[in-house]
Amino acid sequence: MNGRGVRRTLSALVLAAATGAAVLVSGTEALAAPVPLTSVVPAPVTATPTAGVTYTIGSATAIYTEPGSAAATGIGDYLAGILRPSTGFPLPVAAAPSGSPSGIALLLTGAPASVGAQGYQLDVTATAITVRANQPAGLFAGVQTLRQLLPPAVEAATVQTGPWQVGGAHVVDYPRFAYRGAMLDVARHFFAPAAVRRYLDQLALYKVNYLHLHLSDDQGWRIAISSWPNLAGYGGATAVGGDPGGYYTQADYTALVAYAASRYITIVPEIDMPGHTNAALASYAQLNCDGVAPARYTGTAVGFSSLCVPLELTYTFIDQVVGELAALTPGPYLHIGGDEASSTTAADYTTFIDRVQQIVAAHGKTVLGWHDVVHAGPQPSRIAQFWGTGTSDAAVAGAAANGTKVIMSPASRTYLDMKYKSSTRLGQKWAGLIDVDKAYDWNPGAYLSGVGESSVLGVEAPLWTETIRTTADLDYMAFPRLPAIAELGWSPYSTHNLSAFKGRLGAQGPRWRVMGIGYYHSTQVTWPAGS
Ligand code: TNX
Repeated sequence: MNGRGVRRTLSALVLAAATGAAVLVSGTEALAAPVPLTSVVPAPVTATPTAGVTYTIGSATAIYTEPGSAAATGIGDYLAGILRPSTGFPLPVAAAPSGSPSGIALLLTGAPASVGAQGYQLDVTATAITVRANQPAGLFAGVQTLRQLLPPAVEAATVQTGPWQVGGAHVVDYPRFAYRGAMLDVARHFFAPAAVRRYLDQLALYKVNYLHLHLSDDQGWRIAISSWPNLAGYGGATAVGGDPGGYYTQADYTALVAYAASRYITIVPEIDMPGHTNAALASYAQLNCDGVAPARYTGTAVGFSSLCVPLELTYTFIDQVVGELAALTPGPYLHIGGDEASSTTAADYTTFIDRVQQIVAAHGKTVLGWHDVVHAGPQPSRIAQFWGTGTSDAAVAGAAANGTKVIMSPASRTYLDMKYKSSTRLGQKWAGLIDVDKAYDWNPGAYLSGVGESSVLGVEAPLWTETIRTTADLDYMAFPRLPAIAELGWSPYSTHNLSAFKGRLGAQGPRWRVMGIGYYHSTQVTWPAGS
């Protein structure tokens, strides 16, 4: 134990003796046992405690990173950025000396091949905390586990009482699915970059590695496109209910992509089409079949708008929008929406999607679409995002049999905009009420008939924002369900256990409290006192 931690703990206890119970509680907390490995969300593949062993982060602890790796240094700096404010320790970040350094080490050598590109091995002994990975993404994931093994107070922005102990452990961990996503609808309500960064920080803690941004819809267009400036300038000025609109400049978007990358999260941009396009149609009269621009729209109906399929300008428009967006997006995917095109005939839908898929591919991106796109022609490598409420869909199963990979976002399980219970102030209920049991207790690899584990690329939790206006609203709808979906994406199904999960989820509550996340206190979860 470090000297400073001892002094703080003792002074808390001395103060407690003098002033009574309230402080005694914090003194007792300071001496609490290290966070058990069973509290980590998502559950690791294997995690074995070493009895009687503890590492204590102290004023002399350094963070050592893989020599010569800028990415490892970046992850060391990120970890130091979390630990310094709450511990008050200097925690210098330096290249690891040869041998087995004491302190915290983040190394790109010596990890088992079995952890792949995203996994890690974490060892905690009395003298060192060592994270080993094959790739930086794995080191970053290991750092998230380490974070969760420290007391919740470690997340505080001001100096807190230690000690900062981590129990002895050997963890070998890697994800079940390559794609673990969240989606934020910034079209129905606009969320400024700071709100998106806050969400990215929350996603990182649960090893989510994709953030899908729903950048356009009937109510607003949220990304500046230089070749079609009215899209953002006019079509971006509105939001649901007459709330303020907004849009990302290309510099804003580029900065968000970079911020996400620093959290090992890839941005997936979505331009929804041919439906959900009123904001675009309102911005340019010439995109409409009748040459007349509709008024901008601030309601919440769906299915009334469509790009003009027979019009050649439509494809020039899409080529230019997709071209600019693809150039700003280093990630492999570009999402074309394709959902709820009720104002487009089936034949037009197929014509349209077939052509748009080719445009996206020509700009070097892999097409992602809501699962409706499987009704159009196939396209090699196109990925379908299932959002239905049932457990069978013949068209999706047929596409999967022909090699289409599926991202699982069943609305009745993963939609973070559904109410928890009928009295929930925010949200909708068309896909049902979703409390923790509904969100967690399903198997993405065996949910949709004919879509087995090998056809599933991953899992995504969409957060639509018709009723969601503030970061406090986002917090409330995402927590505690987002970590449940994140666990389904990461943890092997052998760890799946609803009652154990409710306990592990409860253990996250004090952490969210320190992080300022105003979560829904689901009665299904046992929350520790005070959280
Ligand atoms: C359906 S799911 C939609 C969205 C709405 C959402 C509200 C999907 C692909 N489309 O346009 O925002 O329901 O829950």
